[in-house]
Amino acid sequence: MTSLRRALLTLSLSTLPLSGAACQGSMSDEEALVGEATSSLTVGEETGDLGAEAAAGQSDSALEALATDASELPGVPDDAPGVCDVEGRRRRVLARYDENGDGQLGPAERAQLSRDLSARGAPLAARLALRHRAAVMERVRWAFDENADGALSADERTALVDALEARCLRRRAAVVAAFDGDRDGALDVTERQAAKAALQAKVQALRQQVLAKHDANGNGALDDAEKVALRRELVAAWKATRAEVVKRFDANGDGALDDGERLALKRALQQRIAEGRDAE
Ligand SMILES: [Ca+2]
Ligand SMILES: [Ca+2]
Ligand SMILES: [Ca+2]
Ligand SMILES: [Ca+2]
Repeated sequence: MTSLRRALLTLSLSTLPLSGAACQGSMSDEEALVGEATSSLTVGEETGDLGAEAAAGQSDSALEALATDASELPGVPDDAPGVCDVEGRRRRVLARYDENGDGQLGPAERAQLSRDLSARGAPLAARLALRHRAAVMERVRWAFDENADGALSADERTALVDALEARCLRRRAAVVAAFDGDRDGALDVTERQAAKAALQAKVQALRQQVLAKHDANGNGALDDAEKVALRRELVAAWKATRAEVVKRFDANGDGALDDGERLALKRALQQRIAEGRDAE
């Protein structure tokens, strides 16, 4: 059993009988919802353009909407030592949604979490201060919506949570490998600080890169007009990606992706996401 499954099981045992619809082998409704929210937080700590190829499945208007979410300066993380801290993130999700404080999510609390997860510009992201990553998570959700009905079924959501957990574990292993100075297989306080400083420096560099190009009046922030220019650039870049990806997956060469071709793209994307590529 994976660590996320184990962590979520603790939470879900008492509520399992309530989620009678859960399939064999799938997570319970509550596990899967908390898992998806936790996944969106782990995605939030990344700096890369995860799932950019999902642009191939988006309409122009969807790309515009995603660009609105994405045209914010990335925030510098203050909890970098917990890279891929699934359990800590799960606790944050619970703390936000467990309104009556009984340690589990009842039907109303679950319904609220479910609404927040499926809404674009999700209140979840706003509540957890991750607004600028909502667009990324939306592309990830698209990749796992295999039947393209615009929603994640229990199985689709389980696959998403499993893939993002696998990604998370790979990323954590990479961070440990990079900063484990004394080679004891774990990060002590000093090593964690070095990892945190490196991530913060990376995000700062990213901010500087965006500002250098888009902070036209040089006030160190992105004003509305400057964000418009950034949005325009993002949409143009994603359209270029879309054209390139459609070309790559258009097996019958008719210039468009049919259902089967789109599914092949989604599966390739799922694999890239789980393998931790696209990230940094
Ligand atoms: Ca679906
Ligand atoms: Ca160490
Ligand atoms: Ca400015
Ligand atoms: Ca085609």
